Amino acid sequence: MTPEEKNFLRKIEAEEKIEPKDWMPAEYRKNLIRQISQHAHSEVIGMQPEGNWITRAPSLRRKAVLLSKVQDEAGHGLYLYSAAETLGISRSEMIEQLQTGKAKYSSIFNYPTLTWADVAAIGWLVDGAAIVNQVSLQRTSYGPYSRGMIRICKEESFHQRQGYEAMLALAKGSPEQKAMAQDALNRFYWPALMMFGPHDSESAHSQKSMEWKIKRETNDDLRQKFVDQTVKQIEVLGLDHPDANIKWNEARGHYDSSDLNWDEFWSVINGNGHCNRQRIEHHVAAHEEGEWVRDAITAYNEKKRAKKAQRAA
Ligand code: BYC
Repeated sequence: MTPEEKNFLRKIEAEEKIEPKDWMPAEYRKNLIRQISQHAHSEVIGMQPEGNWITRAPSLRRKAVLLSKVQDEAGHGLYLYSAAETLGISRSEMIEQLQTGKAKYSSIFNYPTLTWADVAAIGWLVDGAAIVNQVSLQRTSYGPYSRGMIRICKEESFHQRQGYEAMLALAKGSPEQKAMAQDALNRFYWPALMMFGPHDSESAHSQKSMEWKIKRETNDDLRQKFVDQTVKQIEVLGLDHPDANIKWNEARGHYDSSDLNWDEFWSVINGNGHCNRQRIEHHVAAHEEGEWVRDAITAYNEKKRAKKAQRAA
């Protein structure tokens, strides 16, 4: 083992953060770039399902809240792209990987938002699942990722609460509103559980990521936490639990639940969900429309640099 490698492992063991200029194994760097960039893509693509309802929010208050939530997601994407850039990949490379299907984004964003209740369900369940995962990632071993997560978690907590509050308003509303809330819960519950990834036994990256403390808890452990916390929340809403097999297991100290439809999971992450094509097409169109902004910034920076050089000469 080289001295650099030894020092890297010592830091991991001692819970010291690895920083951009520190030596790190090539595989550690590669794995982090993969996870952080996919996380960034999820935040950015994740604006689409909710963005679809900004013009149709049921009140000015709901519209203002949704607008700022969607803007927050864009901000999360930017923090995460910046964190990935510290590892030596450029923003344009990452975007190219997303648009050509080389990089994934969270499966959840390939499901359509059919009603207003879906927007509430996303805030409650999708941001709720994201928080369970991201609270754990606050302790990830890579400094810039960890610090990004601390900030993102603060905003996600607000997102989750506004979603739950919107869901509560529907669940306690008219019979039609309650039915709409139940339908959204029934459709989003299972895909939210899939956000945690495949079973640990099927997870290609978990072992190494846990060893290097990129991930601090396994996919199944985090999913179980989410299952457990959601039962009471559904009760308070007065809705029916979508899983007929949900049952407290005294010996385990957890709820037992049904297994997920893994064929659906793999099909969605391999590009065949309801909205995969639509999400990427929309991203490509928005990126092309924004080209003049990027060109203008480049030209402005060039001009500034030339002026500075002229003054210095
Ligand atoms: N969807 O070995 P595994 C948000 C892939 S956005 C798609 O277990 P890993 C929000 C996985 O990438 C926040 N792909 O992987 C935004 C790998 O494929 P590759 C989203 C998935 O990385 C807007 C393969 O399956 N949160 O909150 O150890 C509005 C094998 O999996 C998924 C994050 O991104 C999936 N669900 O563990 C509202 C969290 N699951 O790369 C809300 C950050 C697995 O070999 N990411 N795959 O081609 C992570 O924590 C981890 O990457 C995962 C997967 C737990 C997701």
